[in-house]
Amino acid sequence: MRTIGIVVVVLLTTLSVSAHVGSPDVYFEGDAGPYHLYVTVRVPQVIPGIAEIQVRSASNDVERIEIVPMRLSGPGSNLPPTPDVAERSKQDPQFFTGSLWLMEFGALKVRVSVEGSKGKGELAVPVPAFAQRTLPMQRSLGGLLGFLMVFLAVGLVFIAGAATREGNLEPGETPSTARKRRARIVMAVTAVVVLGILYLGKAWWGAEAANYKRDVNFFKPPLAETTLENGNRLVIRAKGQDPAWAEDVKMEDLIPDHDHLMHLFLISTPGMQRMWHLHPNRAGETFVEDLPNMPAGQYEIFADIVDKRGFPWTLVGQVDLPQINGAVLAGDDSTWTGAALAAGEKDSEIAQLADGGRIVWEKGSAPIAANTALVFRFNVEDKDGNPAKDMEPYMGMAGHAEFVSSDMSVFAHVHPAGSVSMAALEMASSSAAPGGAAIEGNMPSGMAMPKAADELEPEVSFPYGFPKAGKYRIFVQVKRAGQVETGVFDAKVE
Ligand SMILES: [Cu+2]
Repeated sequence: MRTIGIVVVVLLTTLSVSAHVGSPDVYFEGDAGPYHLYVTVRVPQVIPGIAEIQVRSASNDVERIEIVPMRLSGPGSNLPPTPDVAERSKQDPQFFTGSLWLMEFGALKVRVSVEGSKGKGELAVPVPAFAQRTLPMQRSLGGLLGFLMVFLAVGLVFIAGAATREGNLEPGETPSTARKRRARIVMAVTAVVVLGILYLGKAWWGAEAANYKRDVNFFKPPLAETTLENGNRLVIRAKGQDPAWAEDVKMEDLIPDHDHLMHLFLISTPGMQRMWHLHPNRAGETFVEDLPNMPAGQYEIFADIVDKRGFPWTLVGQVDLPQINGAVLAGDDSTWTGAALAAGEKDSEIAQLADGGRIVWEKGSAPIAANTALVFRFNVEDKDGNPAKDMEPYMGMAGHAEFVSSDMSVFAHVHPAGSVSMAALEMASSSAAPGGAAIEGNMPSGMAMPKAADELEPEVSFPYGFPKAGKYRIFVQVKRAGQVETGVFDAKVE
């Protein structure tokens, strides 16, 4: 009976489908002990769901890879379930794949354990797990289940009637009028009971669906609500898309991600001819930024923050600004101005820098495909065309890249270690202490450790994959001799 109820309800409920914007898959590059790995985590569209894990080893000495999902911090982050063995490709022995069930929403990590001829190694990749949509039921399945529901419900009523009317008749005997009457009453009662079960089942299903929808909304990008004060002070307030968000993600609990609580990107639209990368300060539940000189116009807002559990959020919004006569850019703040996103089909592979130097993208000749893990390599040259010798770390890293789609539906802030949040990566790498203890102690992990200036090569690379076809602009930001330089590249993704 219970099964019937559940089956039925499936049909009676229409589930909503919400489109997701962004770049949910995780692209990562790092060392598991002596082994250099490229890891891609394809996050499922629904939770619970199956994540596809791809691991490529840079060397041919890896023999076995085990993968397991865990919480990034808090209870469970040190207690892994039994790991799965990733399958080694027969054609390509340096390539391993596996599937993992992600059972819960939130900040997770995938631990990758490697065995090979150089011994054992391990790394952990932070994975923000959230459902991007509610899956609709297939029409054919819905139709089949609906038919079964009606068939079983009606069948149950008639069986109950027949049992009462003819259940203990002698062969050849015809049911009496009294029996027939009793049968009709039993059928009516059965119908009421069946309808009641269907109704309860629908209510149960509806409650589950509503919960799920709340979770989906909770993890949508929060909105950046802005006000302009005193001519150039931009005040930003984060507004979650579910009312529970503000209770759960407190601005005072945010953790810094490569030196700043917030990385604010203002990009002019349409065309992306101007970009600012700024670092507002927190003031209570808001963030404030004294804007630099900016022309009047429409700007897209992307603001990266990381909550206390290591979950990365990007606030999104638009702001229409008047001409700003503002502060001088200082510290880690940077800006870029140039040509609009090229409408042409050809990718741009050379970016001219202000001092006469340039950044050259080693793109290769192959077209760029969506949903493909790539390593974007860039060489930095001085004004004489030689490899730059004055590269310095910019916020602790060799470079920062922002991948933005022409329609502003995709924004990814990527580093040499990949698309993961650097703060989450530090949490994932600190296997010694549960929770965020290592963060509070400010212990740098190997990955995020700033390199000394004289160690920096004049090349920088970013593992990433575009989530869908379209036109994209890539902002590549490096620091040379105390100056942040931004090289801009346009790419067509198929
Ligand atoms: Cu960055």
